[in-house]
Amino acid sequence: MFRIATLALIACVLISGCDAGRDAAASPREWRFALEEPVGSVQHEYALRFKQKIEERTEGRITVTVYPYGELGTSDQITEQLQLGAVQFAMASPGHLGKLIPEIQVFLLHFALSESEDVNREVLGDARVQEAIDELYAEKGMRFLSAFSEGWQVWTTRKPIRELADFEGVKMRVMTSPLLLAAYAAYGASATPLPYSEVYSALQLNMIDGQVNPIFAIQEMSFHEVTDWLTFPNLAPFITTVVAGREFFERLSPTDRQLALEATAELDDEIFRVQQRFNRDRLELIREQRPDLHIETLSGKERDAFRERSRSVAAAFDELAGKRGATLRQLLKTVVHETEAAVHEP
Ligand code: 6CS
Repeated sequence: MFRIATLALIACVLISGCDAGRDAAASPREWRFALEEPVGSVQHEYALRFKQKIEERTEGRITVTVYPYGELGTSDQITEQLQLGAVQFAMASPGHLGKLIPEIQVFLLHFALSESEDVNREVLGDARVQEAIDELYAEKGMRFLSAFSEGWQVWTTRKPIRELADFEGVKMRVMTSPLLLAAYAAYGASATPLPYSEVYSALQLNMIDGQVNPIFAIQEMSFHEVTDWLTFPNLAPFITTVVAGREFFERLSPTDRQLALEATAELDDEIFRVQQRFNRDRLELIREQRPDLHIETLSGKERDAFRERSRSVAAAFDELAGKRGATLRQLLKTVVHETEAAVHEP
């Protein structure tokens, strides 16, 4: 189904009568925005707000068509479609994008960001960090627009996981970026990469024993229905990025480019509050839907064991992502420290 949708979109770009076709490239009336998450998700809310801002401000001159997950394909296929010009905007999460851009996996490293969501919001908005990301994205035909957190990543598993030994023999589903395999392998799990759409059935069929995602995603994908333990390890938030096709973006009129930049800049703050609300409310929903689900949080001491083990993963990152990756990791560390220090200043 995904392949057919992709081919249809590409065909649409190649024929001149289509909105996304050659004539429209300089000033298209339709901006297609592809998501890695379904209707009702954080990414969907982001795209709806983006659509509203653009359509209102252009008084309908531009229409934004939102494609929730499932309509155009997996995350990898969405990225391909963006690169081909079949969609103009997309979400691109490092958890999948790391295969194409190894350096972006810095956002998958555990303990790389702050424990404070406010600090992380500022770090992701830092001009130095954003420029470094855009330089990497430019090489792959993408224009970086924004990065935001969708909330802390939470484990749902068949059995309790509190220490490294608990991961032994556990088939843990991760997104498809290689660093995630290294991370969960370092913890002793058998890491299994799968597209998002396959996780529920893999859990149901006992092909995997657990997965990791923010609370809102766990609830809307019903992962809590097919696992018995939900654990907050607080190792890393889920980071995603908003991207545009580079050629498309550069060919926009200055006014339209500015409109897109303004909308995404405004959304940085809005989506921060949205994800907090979604994650809070959906946790309540999970409690109602599964009163027997065990909900746990790792203690500081328990987290320290994972922190210690994750040091080897940072070394694996440097190998996977090379010199530029190591530079980005160092930049991120510096910006996190600076921002934490600024926040704690009296
Ligand atoms: O786990 C995944 O694959 C997905 N999780 C979220 C929260 N968003 C998109 C991503 O593909």
